[in-house]
Amino acid sequence: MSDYVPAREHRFSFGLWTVGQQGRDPFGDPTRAPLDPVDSVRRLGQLGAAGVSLHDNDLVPFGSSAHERDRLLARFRAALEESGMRVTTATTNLFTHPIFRDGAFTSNDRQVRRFALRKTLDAIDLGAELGASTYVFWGGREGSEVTAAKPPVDAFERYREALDILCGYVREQGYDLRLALEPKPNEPRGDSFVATVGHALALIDRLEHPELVGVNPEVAHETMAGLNFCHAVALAIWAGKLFHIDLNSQRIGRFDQDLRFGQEDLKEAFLLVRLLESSGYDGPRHFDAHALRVEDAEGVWAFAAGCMRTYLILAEKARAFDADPRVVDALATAGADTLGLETLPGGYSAQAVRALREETFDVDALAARGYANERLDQLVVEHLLGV
Ligand code: GLT
Ligand code: MN
Ligand code: MN
Repeated sequence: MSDYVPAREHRFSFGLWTVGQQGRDPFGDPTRAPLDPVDSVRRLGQLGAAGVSLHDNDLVPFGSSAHERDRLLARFRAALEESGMRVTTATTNLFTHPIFRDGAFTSNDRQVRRFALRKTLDAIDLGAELGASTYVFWGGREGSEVTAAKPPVDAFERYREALDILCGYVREQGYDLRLALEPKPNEPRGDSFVATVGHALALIDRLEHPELVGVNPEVAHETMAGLNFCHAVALAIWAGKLFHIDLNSQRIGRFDQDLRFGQEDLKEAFLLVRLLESSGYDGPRHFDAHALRVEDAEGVWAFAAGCMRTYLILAEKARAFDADPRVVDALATAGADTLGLETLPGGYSAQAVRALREETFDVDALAARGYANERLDQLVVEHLLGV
């Protein structure tokens, strides 16, 4: 590949809210006009994306009548069909309306929790109707600023309760839909309950139908917490739980920047694409990012095209990296190819442990071994620099 032209088979998708982001920030009003979802679908389709994702209210404004919902849905479906696009993923907006100021599934107010459940049931119907195969849960307001105000053990229990109910509904309706939890350490709440991929996996483990639920890690979110995103994604892959992914760019120690893929963290983006492309992950390459506030309407499409083009360039770089004999040699010297070997083949047995106790280790030689990480990382840098 040399022209890096996105096509359907690359499975790129964008949230309607990403290209539709109007440049509003906590200090400033919007700098761009609202986008009609129908136009977003058309334009993304022309750029080579395969699909879109949406919140219920990205398509059907909060409080719309059933008649209005059907009208909006019909014209949206027509646009999808016309542009050969699909809805890959759906989710619920449980964070914008002031009713959710104290949370949705974990609001202290039971009536708010019940309202959040009902809103999500309706949004799941909408997602299923549009053919989405993944349903995302980003608990934007599921957290607190005042730890004492919201007993955290109860909050986790309410989270579990909500997810179990929603899984029950999806099963009973026979929807071909898997759920994906999206962690974030903070923002908009002071502290979120499901803060990292590890938190999400622990919660999933306690569910009645854990097989239905996975994770949707986001570059910006783990990076905000100062964590290694590749490790978070690898944990999800290892656990069989990488159901979806939110791609963007982020600098550590900042608010959620949601920058164009690769903008600030090229090396991490390269290593992520290398991991994803070799992992067998076959879900959407979903961009959850937005154009900079300084951009006008056209800048949004430059942003979207840039996300996909950078991904394709990095995928090619990853293939070239792994095919480079110097890299193969450096990986072998680092021992990367032997981490896949079982340490004690067959696992525990009294005999294996006895044999281990009888083994002689050349501790001095093992302690003196170098792992040549400098050489390997220099090769990463040189591949990225195109040298
Ligand atoms: C919101 C958030 C994202 C989530 C979206 C899904 S909405 O923009 O910042 O990370 O993925 O609810
Ligand atoms: Mn984000
Ligand atoms: Mn996201």
